[in-house]
Parts: sequence; structure tokens; C-alpha cells
Amino acid sequence: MRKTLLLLLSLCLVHLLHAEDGYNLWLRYKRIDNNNLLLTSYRKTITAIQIKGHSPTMEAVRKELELGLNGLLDTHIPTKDTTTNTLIAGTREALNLEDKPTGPEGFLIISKVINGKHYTIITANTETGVLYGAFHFLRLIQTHQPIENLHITSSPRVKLRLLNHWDNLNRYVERGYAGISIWNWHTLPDYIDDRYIDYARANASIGINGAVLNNVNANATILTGPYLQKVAALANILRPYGIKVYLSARFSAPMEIGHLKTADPLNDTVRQWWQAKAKEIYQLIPDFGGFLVKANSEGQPGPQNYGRTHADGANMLAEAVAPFGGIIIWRAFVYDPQANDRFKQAYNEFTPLDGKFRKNVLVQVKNGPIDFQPREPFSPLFGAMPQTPLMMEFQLTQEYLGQGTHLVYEAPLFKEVLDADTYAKGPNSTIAKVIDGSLYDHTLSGIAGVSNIGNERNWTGHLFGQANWYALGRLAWDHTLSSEQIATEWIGQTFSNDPAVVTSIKQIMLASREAVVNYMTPLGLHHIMGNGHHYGPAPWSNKAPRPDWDPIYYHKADAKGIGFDRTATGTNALQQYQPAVRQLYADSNTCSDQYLLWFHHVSWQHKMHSGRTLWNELCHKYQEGVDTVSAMQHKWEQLKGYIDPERFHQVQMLLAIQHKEAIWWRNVCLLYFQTFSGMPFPANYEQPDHTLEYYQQQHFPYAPGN
Ligand code: GCV
Repeated sequence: MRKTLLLLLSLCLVHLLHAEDGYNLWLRYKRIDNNNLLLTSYRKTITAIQIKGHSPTMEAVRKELELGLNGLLDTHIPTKDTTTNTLIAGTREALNLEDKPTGPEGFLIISKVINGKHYTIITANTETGVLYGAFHFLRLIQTHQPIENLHITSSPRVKLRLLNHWDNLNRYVERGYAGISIWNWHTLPDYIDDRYIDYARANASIGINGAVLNNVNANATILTGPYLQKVAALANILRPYGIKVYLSARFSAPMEIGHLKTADPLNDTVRQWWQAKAKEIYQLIPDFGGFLVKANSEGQPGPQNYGRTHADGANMLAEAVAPFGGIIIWRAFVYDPQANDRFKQAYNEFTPLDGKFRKNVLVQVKNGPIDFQPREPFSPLFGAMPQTPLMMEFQLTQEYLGQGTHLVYEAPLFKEVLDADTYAKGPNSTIAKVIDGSLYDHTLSGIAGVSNIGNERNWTGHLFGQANWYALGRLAWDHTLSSEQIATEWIGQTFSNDPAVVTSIKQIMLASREAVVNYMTPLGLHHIMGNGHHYGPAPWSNKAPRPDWDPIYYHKADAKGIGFDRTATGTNALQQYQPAVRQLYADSNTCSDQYLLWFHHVSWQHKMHSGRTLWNELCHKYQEGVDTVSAMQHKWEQLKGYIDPERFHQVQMLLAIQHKEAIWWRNVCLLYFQTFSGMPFPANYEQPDHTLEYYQQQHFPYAPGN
């Protein structure tokens, strides 16, 4: 009896050890599945590993290759000098090679026969480059690519590839849906959680090379001595993985922690305070990246409090970090309740400052002119500030995309923006070229993703949130990759390389972004979610502390029609784009459906490209969104048995929530807009099963992330 119990217990333990809880992200390194031929060929090609060097970074390379290869090939690969079929990793200098990898972060992976012996060599100009090469090599194996005859050169197109954590010092994450902050400020600097190292590995594996540790709604305490010790401890962990730490700086810190009377950027004492602070930081963290600043936005202090400009503020900080090689990332997310259109504010405030920023300043611009909506036209700032390096800000955390419970693969959104043409220097002046610096010859370039990471076991709450983190890194490295390629890689590493599984999951992922647009904000609707928490639909909302936080400000529905007229007869925000872009949107008859209500107030009877009236098209799109989620659920159900039960079940439950909420969005929006259109729901669509009043009575005081 006792023996049977023990056996059962150990079986349970084995099961637990192998339970897939998502913690290992895309670095699972499971034995090559379903392909013995491939496994045999990999085992033949790599029989030993040789690592040149013992620095912390080369140790990271060694550990990762050992962990990865031993797991994937399910055999012990010795680390030693051996006669043949060896994987060698080292810098070009250490290996004394003639082959030339590119740049400080690029790598080269080549198969070579030397004196009749077969070698696979991973090399780079720097150790970080070697680490990136090692991760790439493991990715090849994890995604079942051939490795016998390699000649791969790769280097990042964008220089700064950052995560922006909106993490507060009390560990509450603004717009975070995956638990509390992974940074345990209370136990730092003495307690080093293993998770910090796994965070570094995951980021390095996709080329992320910087992390802004704290919320842009910043607390000055992070800049005090004790906290800088904690920041330094994290910097020490992340450094071997090529990741620099950055901090969000509160503009009024000289007053709050420096006890000065002002934070005026042109005041000498204030300048000296920041210079001394920078010196203090760099003594502790010699490779500190720099500061990210949200100023004069949503109540945050900034240079305008003193009648100064964004450039005055940014330049003061830039001057302080310049001697140490630091940079300033100054956000362009500004808007003013007095203005007639929030859309126009960032352009109006920033374009006059082009050419006035110091060399070590980047201006960070959100992808769209409003705020990370399911679909936005690109921000007109891209292409409008030729003398200033502009950094892209995407949002990984799904504040407006179903938060922690909806499966939305964001790569198609990122690609749509990066591939958009600004026409700033004629056709093919894409945003990708603005961002990677090539359009205007900038050496500084950057992409940031607002992190979706928390302390939940699987890091991102929704397992598929991991794919958005992954996609950000991969696109920042190479924005020419397609959403589909990135999805294929991620699925192969995260779930399985079985073609049937890859195809099904890919279909789900690739359909998901358009689905969320359709069931939340089709045809160019935007910002019609609940106030404050931003959870769920509330298109009727009209009581926010500022009009530009109210949905009614954006949809402008009335008896005549719906949409925001941003043409010359309205706010003329369209004027901020180049003529060729304006032309795309200016006429409501030729403007693509996707952006119609972003730029036009059109009648309910307006004839759409489909031949339907606007009202019927709206009903059609909302239904299409719901139907796509049903199809996603159906596809997922078919994967039962192909995916471990833990992750299968988790996603299954979340898809059910997504479906329920897609219906909620559809019903609420159509019932509410019907009060203006006065038109019936087409009979062939599902009819709302509650009244508008029912939905208006729902309240969500504890919705997360606010
Ligand atoms: C960090 C939106 C979000 C805020 C966020 C802000 C920003 O307004 O709702 O939570 O604040 O963007 O990007 O600064």
C-alpha cells in the first residue's frame, strides 16, 4: 500500500515537473519532437561545445548553449576541445578569424571545414554579439532548421531596443495585467530573484538591449541613494546579457528629493543638481543607459511649468548624461483639453522644436496620434521631424486590446505602422526607415515596447501575450520580418513544430488583431472604452474630468451620423500629413473603411465600399469580430491533445471570456449607436439579448491596471 502511494506520489511529481506553465517562454529547449531523422542529424553535427573566454557574458553563452543543446538533443554534449563536429563560440578576436561580422551587436554563424574537420562557428565583434548568435543558433534548432551548412550574418537595424516598464515602486504595474512588478524593490539589492536572470535571457534571446525599470508616471524616490543601489544590482544582473538599465526621471525631482525651490531647466542650480545626480548614477552604473521622461502630460511636471520648451527640458538632462555617454528619451505623448482636437497636439508642440534637441536626445512617439487604440492612423510626427531621431513606442500590455484576457497578436499592428508610408521624402519613406534612422541618416535609433510582464508564473498573464513581447524584440532587430514568420518561430519554440499545430495556431494569431478591431472599434471608431480602467465598452461616457477622456468626444454620434471630421471642414488634423497621405483619407468616398470614422463624420446612410449603408456595415463588422473569435475558439478546440493540458485549458478558458466580451462590445456599441441611427439591426445577425440600460448599469470598480 505504502509502495503504491509512493509510486503515485512520484508519478505526480514527475507530472508536476513536466507541467507546462509557460514560465520557460520560447526557451523551453524540449527534445526535438516528432522528427528522429532531424534529431540524429543535429546530434551528428554537434558533438561538443567550445567556448572561448570566461567573462560573465561568455559564461552566459556557455550556460545557454549547454542548456539548450542538452535539452533539444536530449543527450549530454560535452564542453571540451575535441577533434571534430564542434560548436565553437567566441569573439572574432578570440578566434582569430578573418570573416567579418557587422557592427557591435551583429553576429556570424558559419559552418567550416578546417583540416578535414567540421566546425560550426558562432562569432561576433563583441561578446554580446556572440550571445545573440548563440540564441539565434538555438532558435534554428528549436524551429527545426538545417544546421549543417550555415552562413548567416545578422545585425540589428535599430540601435535601442527597449522595454518600458510602467512599474511603480510599490510593485503596482500601471496598465499591467500579469500580476505585480517583477522588480521586488523591497528585497533588492540583497536578494536576487532567479526571475531577473530569466528575464535577461529572454530579452537577450530576441535582442532587447535596454530596460526602463520604472513607470513614466515617475516617482522621484527611484533617484535617491538607496534606490540607486537597487537599480545597480539589477544592472549587474542584466549587463552580461547586453541589457542596459534606464530610469524614468521625474522632472520635479530636484525639488522633491533635492529640496530646491524650482525645477526650471534654465536655472543653474537645477542644472548642477542633475549633473551631480548623473555623476552619482554613473559611479554606480557605468553603463547606465539614460533617462526616459514624460513631461507636461497628464499632470506630470515638465519644463512648460516654467515657460520653457520640451527642448529646454530634454537638453538640460542630455547635458547632464552626455559626459558619460547617456541618452535622453523624451516622450511626445502630450495633449491639451483646451485644444479642439487631441490628435493635433503632439505635432503642434514638437515640430517647431525640430533641430533644437541635443545630439543625445531621442523623441519617443506613440505609434498613433491618440493612444494605442486597436487601429490608429500613424502619428503625423513620423516624417515631420527630420533633424530629430524619433523612437517608436508600441504598447505590449493590452490596455485597449482586451487587457489580460484577450488573445491579440500584435505583430500585424506593429507591421502596419512600420510599413506605412509617410511620403516625407517622396514615396517609400516608410516609418520603418524613419525609425531605423536610414531616412534622415541618424545614428541614434530606437523602438520601445511598453512591457506586458508581471510576476505571474507565465510572465504575461495571457500566454499569447508572450508572442507580443517576442514580436517586439524580433521586429526591433529586423523590421523586414513578416508577422507570419515571427508567429511561426514563436509557435515552434513555444508549442510545437508539428505543421498542423503551427498552421492552426498561426491562423488564430493572424486573425486576432482584425478581430479585436472589429468587435471593439470597427471602421475607424476609437477611444470608446470605459473611463479610467479602460475596460469594456462605454460609448455613452461623458463625465470624465477632461472632455478629451470622454468617448463622446471621439465618436461624435448624432442623428445625422457618426465619426470625427478631421478634414478641412472639421479640425483639419489631416493637414499634418504629407499631401500624398492626406489624399488617401481626405474624401469620405475614397477613404479606406479602416480609417473612415477617424477622419469623417458620415451619415448613417452613407454608401460603403461593400454597397451596404454605414449602419449596416457597422452591424456587419461587429458581428464579423464576434464570428472571428468563435472561429478562433473552434480552431483551438481542435488542438486538444496536441498541446499540454495545462496551457490548452488556460487558453481555452480565456478564449471563452474573449468571446463573451466580444459579444458585450458588439451589443453595447450597436444598441447605443442605434439610439442615434434609429435604424433596425439587419435580421441575419445575432440580436442583442439585453437592453442598453442593462449594460449601462454595469460597473467595474476593481478592473485591473488603472
Ligand atoms: C503611463 C495612457 C494610459 C496611462 C499612461 C499614459 C502614457 O493615457 O492610460 O496609464 O500613463 O497613456 O502613456 O503616459
